[in-house]
Amino acid sequence: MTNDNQSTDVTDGFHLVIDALKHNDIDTIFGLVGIPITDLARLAQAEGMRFIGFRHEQNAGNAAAIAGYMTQKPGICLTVSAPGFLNGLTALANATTNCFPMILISGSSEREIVDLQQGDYEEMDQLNIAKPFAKASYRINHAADIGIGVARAIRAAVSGRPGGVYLDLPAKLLSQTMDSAAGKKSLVRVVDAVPRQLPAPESVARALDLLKSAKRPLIILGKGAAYAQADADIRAFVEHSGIPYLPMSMAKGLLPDTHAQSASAARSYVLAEADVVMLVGARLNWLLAHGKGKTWGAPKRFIQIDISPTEIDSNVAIEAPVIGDIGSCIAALLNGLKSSPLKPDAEWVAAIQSRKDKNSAKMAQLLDSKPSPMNFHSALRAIRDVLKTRPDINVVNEGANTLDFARSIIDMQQPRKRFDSGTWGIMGIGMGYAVGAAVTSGLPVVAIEGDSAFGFSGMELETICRYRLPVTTIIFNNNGVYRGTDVNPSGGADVAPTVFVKGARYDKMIEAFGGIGYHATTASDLSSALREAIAAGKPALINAVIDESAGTESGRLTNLNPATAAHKK
Ligand code: ADP
Ligand code: TPW
Repeated sequence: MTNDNQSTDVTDGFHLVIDALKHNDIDTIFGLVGIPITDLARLAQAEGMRFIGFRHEQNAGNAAAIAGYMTQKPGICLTVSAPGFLNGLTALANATTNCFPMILISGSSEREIVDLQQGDYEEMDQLNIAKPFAKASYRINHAADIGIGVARAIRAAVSGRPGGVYLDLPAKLLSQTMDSAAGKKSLVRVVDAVPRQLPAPESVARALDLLKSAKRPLIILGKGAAYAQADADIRAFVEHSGIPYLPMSMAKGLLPDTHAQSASAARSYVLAEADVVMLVGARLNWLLAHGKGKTWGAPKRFIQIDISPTEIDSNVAIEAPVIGDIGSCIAALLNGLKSSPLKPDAEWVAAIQSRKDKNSAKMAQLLDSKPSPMNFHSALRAIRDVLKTRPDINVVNEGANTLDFARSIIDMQQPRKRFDSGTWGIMGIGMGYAVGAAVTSGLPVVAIEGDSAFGFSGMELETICRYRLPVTTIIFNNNGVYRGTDVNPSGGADVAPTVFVKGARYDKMIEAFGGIGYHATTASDLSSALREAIAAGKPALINAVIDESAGTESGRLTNLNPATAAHKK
């Protein structure tokens, strides 16, 4: 790093990287230090940026990704070379898969040695390894290119369909010097990083025509719609049209889940019975049964709003694609709606309502039961009742049963407050997302975690305590992956593949770092612990003891486990 006693006319790679990020209003870096980027992290802090240090790069990457999703600005993750880079790469791939903008910046070793495979410290051809997992990958070799390289990475991450970008910074680049004035001039401020992309008027007209021809229309809101921050227009469109809607899990709260037009409590019914379906920032992937088959009943006619033209016809034919940014598309559709309004079919609306009433009554019974030990429903009921009073709280959620049940039981009232396993159904996002959400929003986070899910990122409890973040982690402790009841079929001494230590006290883990631990065996314990933890605004962990036989293998995805007719011994 350039010392103050060196000529002030000279700058270096370290300074230019920080200057370039700050020049684009990036104020936070999530990362983990080591050769060659320790001084870069120090400098970031010295220059007024926030550096949030993690215990594993995957969690830093997940924090960056969720910050990107919340703000439409790329979240930054900084790692060391080879192993640090690879640890961060899972998060980068997950961000790209989920369409979250982030930039993974990794230091790298000597190019000459790496390229000849001569065995450098942490040798790895990181740029090429990153390519299939990123929306774009770049390396900067000259200090004079740092401004343009950082600008290019930012634009790639946030424009069009957002995604993960890899930026490779060789150690030599960081110590390269150049004239300070020329360095300053080389910085680039990205203009209109997220440009509006207006839909073609004929595509809007085609979509409205199809919608008007519908008898049983349905709107599906995905996390792309939440990401777009077009909340008011989306709500206006839904309300003006009177069409029932389903939020995908991370679009919950875009309209409050208590909204009269929400068809969530009649999900299976509306998917099977709708005739025209309008997708808004939601892909027809496995989470929507690929738009066909039993879930969908008779074939549907689809309208799809998306920024990515190649998303259209990915699984089934889309009759009315509307390509553009969701804000512009919805504004255009809303405009069209005003000149020729739609009227919801009363029979369709009534049929949905009667399904909702029936299913809600069934759910109420489950939620009202008070089993001992707790099951998923009774524990989630306690959490639901507390969270209802705090719509500002961010909710992180992962696990199998814990995810499936929480998704339907915990209502969200505000947009971009629910962060979960997402497009891959990945475990391990929990503590990274929790830190990212707390740091980005300055508001409390409640992380609802299966005991297995939590284990993937559990060491970040120390990070949460170190930065004194208002994160309450609730562990649904049923002694194993999915459940804790399996037995070793061989009768051997090892426990079954899904089983953990029985009766583990996760609450003791957070106490090691000065956080508050709670051990909750009843719904009322859980409720009072959660209230107290949120009010304290300090790091806390509630070990919620759940019946180890509750839940099912893989939650609602049991059918995805390969089955075979052959029974080998
Ligand atoms: P979900 O999992 O909630 O169904 P997906 O991640 O599958 O949502 O889909 C999100 C979609 O939203 C992606 O196809 C992506 O291209 C699209 N998208 C993201 N941001 C925007 C935006 N600003 N405007 C339009 N489409 C967007
Ligand atoms: C990176 C496979 C899916 S769900 C799950 C695993 C290991 C954990 C389920 O147990 P948990 O939840 O968290 O205790 P619950 O509510 O059923 O008791 N590795 C990765 N991602 C995934 N999805 C898996 C493994 C998996």
